[in-house]
Amino acid sequence: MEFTIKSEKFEKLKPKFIEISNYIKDWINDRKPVLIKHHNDCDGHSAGIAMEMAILPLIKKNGGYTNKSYKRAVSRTPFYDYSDALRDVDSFAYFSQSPLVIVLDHGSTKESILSLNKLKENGAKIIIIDHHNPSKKEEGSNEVEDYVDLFLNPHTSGFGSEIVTGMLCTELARFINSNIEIPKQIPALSGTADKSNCDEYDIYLKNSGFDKAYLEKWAMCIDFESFYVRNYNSNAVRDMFEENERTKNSIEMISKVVENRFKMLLPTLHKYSETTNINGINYSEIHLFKFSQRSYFPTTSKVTSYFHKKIEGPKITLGILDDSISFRLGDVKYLTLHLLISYLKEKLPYAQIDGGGHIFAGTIRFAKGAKEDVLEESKKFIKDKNYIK
Ligand SMILES: [Mn+2]
Repeated sequence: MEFTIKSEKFEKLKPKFIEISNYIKDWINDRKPVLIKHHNDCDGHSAGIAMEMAILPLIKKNGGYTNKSYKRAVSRTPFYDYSDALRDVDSFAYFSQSPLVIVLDHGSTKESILSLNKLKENGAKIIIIDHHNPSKKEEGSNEVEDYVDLFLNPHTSGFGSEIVTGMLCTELARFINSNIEIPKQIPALSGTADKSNCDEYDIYLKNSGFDKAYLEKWAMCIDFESFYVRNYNSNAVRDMFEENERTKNSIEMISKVVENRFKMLLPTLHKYSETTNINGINYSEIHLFKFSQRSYFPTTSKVTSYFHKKIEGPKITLGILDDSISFRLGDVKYLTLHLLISYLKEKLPYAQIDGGGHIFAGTIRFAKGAKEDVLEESKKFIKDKNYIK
């Protein structure tokens, strides 16, 4: 089996693709149940839909598809939350036996370990396919790998997060089921949503036949839809990936609403933000805690990205809430979110520092009382070194 695009990175990951696809095919051949669990965002859905397109026909061919043999469920959090694990384990009772759980676009970090272990204790087999930076054990092997049966993550082959989960699963789907073709917009939408920046993304983008601005709009609408379905699995989100009149109309309508909401935010952002220059870096603080609403789209994370995009040059943007900060880094070197987290943990041992995400985008959580200290130390961390590219 060949990949749909030419890529050295994919070639290096090929043994994993073969191993995982064989494992899934054998599992379905043995008529054992499958649970797909994916992150509730555009990339997570892309991955889940691609895998479903490959797996469902095989299950159907192999003795009929029932709700005892297959389920797709979403995870609202970017890690495998323990509440989800307990609920998923309860759902095992409806399957013919403990399922193969395929965890997509989350699960690589240590926050997921307790949950993965819970699944394992209850007889599940686990495959993780993800592009988030995995938590590391001291000796260098990946922490979560001890709790899962198979693990596909470009980071373990020395790559970054740029090959997103939707792209991985688009290719893996064909290894599992060569009869299917994943719609060209799926890997392009996943890469656009997760701001992938690599040759592979450029090829998927070109192959999709859509321009980037339209895909950005489309991905935003999928995120909008996902946001409002919350933690149940809705076909409304899946349908938004189809290329047809209905989707086109939805994109037009939803994007107008979203654009309007962003427009209304402009004077608010202007009033409740501050940008200063530290060591040649545009350092911005957005005081989200002064105006953000609960359960509202655009989310605080989207608002932070929106603001960040408007700033030029080397930049660091902080979207500040009472007990967490959304970080965005751009055009800086040596500085990563993980370095900042380790620094804060060491400097502020009482502050309950926690968090993660990607190297240049993610969230740091802390004790409310430590907010000013976290801000001060973050500034110090940036001041002390030269991070200009
Ligand atoms: Mn992703």
